[in-house]
Amino acid sequence: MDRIADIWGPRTPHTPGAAWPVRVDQHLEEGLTESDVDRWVQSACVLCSNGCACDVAVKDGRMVGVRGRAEDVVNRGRLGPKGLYGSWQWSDTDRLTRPLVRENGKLVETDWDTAMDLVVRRSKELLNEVGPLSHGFYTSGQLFLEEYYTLAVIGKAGLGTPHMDGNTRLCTATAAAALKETFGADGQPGTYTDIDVCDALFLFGHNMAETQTVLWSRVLDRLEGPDRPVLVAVDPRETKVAQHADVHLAPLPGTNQALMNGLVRELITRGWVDHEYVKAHTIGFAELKQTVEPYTPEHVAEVCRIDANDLRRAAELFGTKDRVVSTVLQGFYQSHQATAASCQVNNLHLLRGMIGSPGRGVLQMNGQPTAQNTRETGADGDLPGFRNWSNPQHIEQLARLWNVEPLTIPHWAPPTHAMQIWRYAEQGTIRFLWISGTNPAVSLPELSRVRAILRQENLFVVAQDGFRTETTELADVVLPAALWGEKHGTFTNATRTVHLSEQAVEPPGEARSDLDIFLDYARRMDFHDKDGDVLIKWKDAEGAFDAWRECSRGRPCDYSDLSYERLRGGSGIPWGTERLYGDHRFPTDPDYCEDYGHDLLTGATTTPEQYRAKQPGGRAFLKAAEYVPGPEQPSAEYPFVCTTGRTVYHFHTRTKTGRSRRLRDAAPEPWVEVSAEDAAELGVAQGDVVRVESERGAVEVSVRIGRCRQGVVFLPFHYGYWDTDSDEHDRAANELTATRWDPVSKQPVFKVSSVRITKREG
Ligand SMILES: Nc1nc2c(c(=O)[nH]1)N[C@H]1C(S)=C(S)[C@@H](COP(=O)(O)OP(=O)(O)OC[C@H]3O[C@@H](n4cnc5c(=O)[nH]c(N)nc54)[C@H](O)[C@@H]3O)O[C@H]1N2
Ligand SMILES: Nc1nc2c(c(=O)[nH]1)N[C@H]1C(S)=C(S)[C@@H](COP(=O)(O)OP(=O)(O)OC[C@H]3O[C@@H](n4cnc5c(=O)[nH]c(N)nc54)[C@H](O)[C@@H]3O)O[C@H]1N2
Ligand code: SF4
Ligand SMILES: [Mo]
Repeated sequence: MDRIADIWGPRTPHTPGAAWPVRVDQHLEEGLTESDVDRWVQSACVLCSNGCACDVAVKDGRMVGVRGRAEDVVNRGRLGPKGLYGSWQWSDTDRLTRPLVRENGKLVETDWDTAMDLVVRRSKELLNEVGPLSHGFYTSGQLFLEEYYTLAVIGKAGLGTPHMDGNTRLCTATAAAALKETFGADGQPGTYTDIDVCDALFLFGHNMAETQTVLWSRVLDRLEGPDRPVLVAVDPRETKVAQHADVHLAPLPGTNQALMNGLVRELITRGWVDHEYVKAHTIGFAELKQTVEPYTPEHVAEVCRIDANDLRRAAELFGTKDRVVSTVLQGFYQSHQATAASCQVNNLHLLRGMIGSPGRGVLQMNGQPTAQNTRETGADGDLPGFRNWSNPQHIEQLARLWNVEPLTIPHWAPPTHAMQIWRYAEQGTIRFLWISGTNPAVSLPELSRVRAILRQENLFVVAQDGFRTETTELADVVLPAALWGEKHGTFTNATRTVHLSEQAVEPPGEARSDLDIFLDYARRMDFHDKDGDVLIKWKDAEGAFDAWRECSRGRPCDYSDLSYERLRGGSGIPWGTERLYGDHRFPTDPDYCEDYGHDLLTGATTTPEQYRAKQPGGRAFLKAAEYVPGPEQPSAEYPFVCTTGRTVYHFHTRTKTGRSRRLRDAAPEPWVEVSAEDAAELGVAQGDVVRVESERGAVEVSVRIGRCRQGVVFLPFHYGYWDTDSDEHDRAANELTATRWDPVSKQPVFKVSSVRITKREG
């Protein structure tokens, strides 16, 4: 089995609606066979939001392989290249094994007491001098639920700071925002079994073939089986998804909202609307109809530079097929009108009443494996349990649960989003920044700025990771974290399926789980509830999970009937029902909803009074917005539209996949994709090194010809500097990107910047 060459593995087609057949993928360390394995430990892969269930092979206390779990609903045994070759192979490499502290400018090893004393001393000093607003936390979509919940309670009830968010802001903030705007609360409506029965599948800005390879195998099994569904791809590049599509719409990056308004308009003008459904279950049709009126196919074709007839064909497929599934991801989420465009996908489904039944559903996708939990537990600029920061009853509930005064819990404004946290750090109001499970020195936009912020004298930076990274190198204290396989916890995939990941091996050296680190901080900080008892009453992962079950009780993401025991053995289990909204009642009731919504164009919040006046009563919102051109347009100086994203062989900043020989060798160096026409005009050939420059920075990478439409170039964002010897900052795509975000979700605009390209001589 070679999942580098054969990424998706052999086909297992089935008739529509039949269960997806089992195919078990396995990979063991070279030279080992199954009989060498001491034991198999249950887990699920953390290298994307699909969350494929797997068992980890252990021999002599080391991880030596993985095998997909046949009984699991998510993958039925399959694993992709990252799951097979990236999930554990990093474990015996250059890990962080002891805490580091900065002394005379250099990071030096120390013991836990010294490192934590330093963290706690700085924390207490700042609390006394300035108060909780001096503290910011920037966490991840890759820890476990138990760790996020513990962190959320520390931040909200222990310290009382609103400055906590995750890299989920860069990842799935728009998924959450679009679900809140339309349905009143986060929570994935659809489920993967919808793919097994649908008649049409629309992928909006989602390169599933490379980014959720096992899910794409599921799609391929339908595409190559009987009664093939039609496929529509919306992506400016000719990805594998686009190559399989019946209709490929390749809008210019940054024009999604025009395209979507065009699709919505076609549905309305061609009469493909279920008016009874719209009347009974939605609010806002008249305004939506009026807003999309100018977006004729010809007008959209001009803005997006596509063929008007392709738009018509795509709309017809959406309008006439019986069972339609849509997925949405970064091509939509990392744009200047991200939430607006993603809401239009929800609108298409609502207009046809196409939600909540088999084969009919929306998947506002996640990216990171545990991003769902960052959102659920409120470690990300939300409140735990999808509670509404501007609903005093929800604050009361949390205050009662944690036994603290409601005023302790910051709720005078929305929790601070990540881009603002970095701004406060830059301005010097945040002076203590604790980064866990993310590598912002490669993954945030405008890296020269990020490095400058991290280097500031008056900012105390704690970085918690399993490896030395571009970010740890700029920290004041580095805490060595146990990683996947070295700790217990649960996490929830893009379709709400919860998996238990058991500890397979001991962490290296003195590394500790994030949970233990957060608990240690809480203990040393001496956080109390209002009766003087310790605030955080749990001591281990299962205790944290049980506390979370109580916190989530009665909310949309209700985990109260799940337990470690139920999650052991068998398949992962979704919270809620298999698919949501089968009863067509949406969580929009003012007392229950997670958010009162925003103006999609400006991001202005709806007040509680305005919201109540709409009397949503369980109906969904059809939200509308006109298209506005992006803030950065190509110019004479910077003539190309640059977009960024992923390759199948690497995960993000490659801290794991870059340490797996097979994956590293499959894509060792960064590149830029350029259309054949543009390459000819620039006088560059495949493999030539070019300089790609924006207003903010430059990279030097080699050319790959193809996949992009003319005028558009693509860079993978995976390549930073930890595995180079050079001091130059000339590889990372985010040297080029700008500090800008969507007004509603606050997700950065990674997908559009303007660049120029020159051939490097010599
Ligand atoms: N191999 C691999 N898989 C991963 C990850 C990884 O790093 N590597 N990361 C995981 C994570 S955290 C995430 S968030 C997901 C992301 O998964 P995807 O969203 O599928 O990945 P991206 O490559 O970021 O972007 C998807 C596509 O958006 C297109 N695009 C760019 N601009 C536009 C635009 O303006 N409009 C439209 N319609 N499309 C546009 C790009 O051409 C690209 O093909 O992947 C997950 N899976
Ligand atoms: N230009 C551009 N930039 C982008 C994107 C893009 O498409 N284009 N995509 C954005 C998106 S969607 C995402 S999700 C981000 C990802 O950006 P990052 O989150 O910065 O990327 P990772 O490399 O996954 O960083 C995770 C870090 O956590 C560490 N880690 C892993 N597991 C654990 C754990 O259990 N505990 C601790 N403490 N550490 C752990 C890893 O070693 C790694 O250093 O990048 C964003 N940036
Ligand atoms: S599809 Fe995602 S979760 Fe599944 S094996 Fe691949 S990286 Fe892991
Ligand atoms: Mo992501």
